[in-house]
Amino acid sequence: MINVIGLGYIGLPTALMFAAHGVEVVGTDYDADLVATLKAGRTTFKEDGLDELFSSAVEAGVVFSTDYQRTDTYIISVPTPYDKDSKKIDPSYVNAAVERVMEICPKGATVVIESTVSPGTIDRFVRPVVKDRGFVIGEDVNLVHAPERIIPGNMVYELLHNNRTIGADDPAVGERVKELYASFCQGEIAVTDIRTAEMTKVVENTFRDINIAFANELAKICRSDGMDVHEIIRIANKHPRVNILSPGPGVGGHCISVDPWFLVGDYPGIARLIRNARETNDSMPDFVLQRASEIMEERGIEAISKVGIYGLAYKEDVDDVRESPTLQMMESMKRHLCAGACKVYDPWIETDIVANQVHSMEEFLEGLEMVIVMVGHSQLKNDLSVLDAKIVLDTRDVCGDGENVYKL
Ligand code: SAJ
Repeated sequence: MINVIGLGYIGLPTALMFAAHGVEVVGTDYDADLVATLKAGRTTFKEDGLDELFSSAVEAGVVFSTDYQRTDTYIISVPTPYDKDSKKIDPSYVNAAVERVMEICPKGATVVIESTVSPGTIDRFVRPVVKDRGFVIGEDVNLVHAPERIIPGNMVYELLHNNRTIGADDPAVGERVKELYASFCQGEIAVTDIRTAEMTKVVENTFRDINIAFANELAKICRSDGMDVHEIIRIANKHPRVNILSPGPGVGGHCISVDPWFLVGDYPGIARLIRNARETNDSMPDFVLQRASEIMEERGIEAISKVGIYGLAYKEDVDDVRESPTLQMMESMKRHLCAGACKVYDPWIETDIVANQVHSMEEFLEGLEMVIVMVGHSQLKNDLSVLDAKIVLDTRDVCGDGENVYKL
């Protein structure tokens, strides 16, 4: 039996995947409402294939609980918030989970940390928690880091098919955990040490952040000289060794916009490219605002209330708003005292998150002259004609061309 601790975006699909592949699973979360929802047969977020996976796991006997279980393998997928000022990780949820496990686990249990942690976190914070309880690592308990790699929007597919990394002190323990994950994972599973696994995970997200920053910087360069960045990237990408990503309104989500800061925080004198990339991506919401005001001026739109914002999620076809570029842009607008003036709509976000948020496209478009498209959800891409009568600032290059469509 395994006990998966934390049933959020990573823990839930992971618990379900193990269960659906014949592993006996108890999924634990301290949030009683979340556990009640799962017990009532409903998933807690939208993701392709998640409901089907949920049904298979329930059929296979997955159990949800607010209590930790005594078992020999724990998988910890709790949040790892970071402090925006110090750029350091807050390991308190991981530590609390490990402490709780120590209270009940049998001798020799294996604790697998899936949560993303900054390189060195397990040495600096987790090992002391274990040692303080009088446990000998490697005898009383084994520590493993198996960072998740799945992309929101395609999680179920990627959980099955992505390659994985397992970091363990003892290669034999690493091999055992590899075998466990191989119950469902069809990708290659590399076994290494914990520090390397921590670093590798953060490096992967930093690689993507830097590449997005390059696209965003190109967008700014091209805008300054009236060139079409999208056309340039399309053509450049025909080169066999060029693969430029897409410029956009900024980088959101709890991963790519966060993890590179760990490297900047730990290696401030060295991680200069990484810091620059982060700052470039963080500057994009303001760049969108500036672009919107240029267009308003060009088109004679005087009232900000005539401009609406489409998209609150951090990217297309997800219901996650963490670090979303729209929220960052609205923070900026607050400083200009106009945040509440624009209507905001996102078909994926049902709860009210910001002022002036509406819940249907009709209500959103009513009375607007201009729409800033912050997210290219499929609902919009499948019916672009709804924007026909509007001036559009298309930050995602999803609205086609036309005299009323402006790009970054
Ligand atoms: N974005 C762009 N241009 C692009 C690609 C993305 O502006 O060309 C933006 C997105 O709109 C979004 C942000 O970047 O705001 C991040 O989106 P994403 O789809 O690139 O990545 P995430 O954050 O959803 O998931 C990433 C993935 N990491 C990598 O691809 C290296 C995923 O595999 C990780 O598991 C996940 O982070 C994580 O949890 O760490």
